[in-house]
Amino acid sequence: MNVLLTGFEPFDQDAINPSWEAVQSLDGWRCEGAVVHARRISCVFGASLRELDAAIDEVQPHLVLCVGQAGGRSEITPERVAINVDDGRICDNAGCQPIDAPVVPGAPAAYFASLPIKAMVRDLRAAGIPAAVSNTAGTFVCNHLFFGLMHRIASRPVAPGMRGGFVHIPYLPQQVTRRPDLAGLPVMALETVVAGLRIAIATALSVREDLRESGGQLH
Ligand code: PCA
Repeated sequence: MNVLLTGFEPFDQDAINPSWEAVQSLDGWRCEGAVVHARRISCVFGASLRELDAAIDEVQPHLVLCVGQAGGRSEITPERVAINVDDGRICDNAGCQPIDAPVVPGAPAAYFASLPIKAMVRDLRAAGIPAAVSNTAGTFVCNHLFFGLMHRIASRPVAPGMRGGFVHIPYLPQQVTRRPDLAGLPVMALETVVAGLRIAIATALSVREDLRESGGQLH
């Protein structure tokens, strides 16, 4: 069984992206009888989905976990829902800034992740790693990739029972110390992020029915 694990290239003003820094170190890792295949994805609307599709065709994964940077968050956050909209507050790495465009024209308004996000949060916290369910992946390239993934699984799975989802992670310490405009923002050490991704993957592979436990927010 194969797991496809993706991280993003750097974007905006950053020289590194913690998602790729963490994801690349898990390439070849064996977990619960599965092998993890790490791939780097461009931070570009459109191209990122073509790269993901090609990686899925190549790896034939039963589980896909996409990872992205959420600068300013303090926790590892499994995402609950992908929405069918691109609305860039900044340009992607190809200089494009779509506004209120569908990710996939004619597709549903949203898809839920098909991962046990509550159990993932429980297991991360039990290991001492800050984690929470997130109810929005934003409207930039991360949500775009997450929506494209869930649409691919809904319309063209590599196998019945193929599952997927998205996890956002905080800045690494060295990103914040290099940029005065990021001073004071929360960070997470790379080894903690990697340990957290191992737990997220192990839980996603082993838990089929999610916990019934609140992960909601008032606003
Ligand atoms: N984070 C961005 C895109 C790439 C990444 O790592 C986002 O949250 O949309």
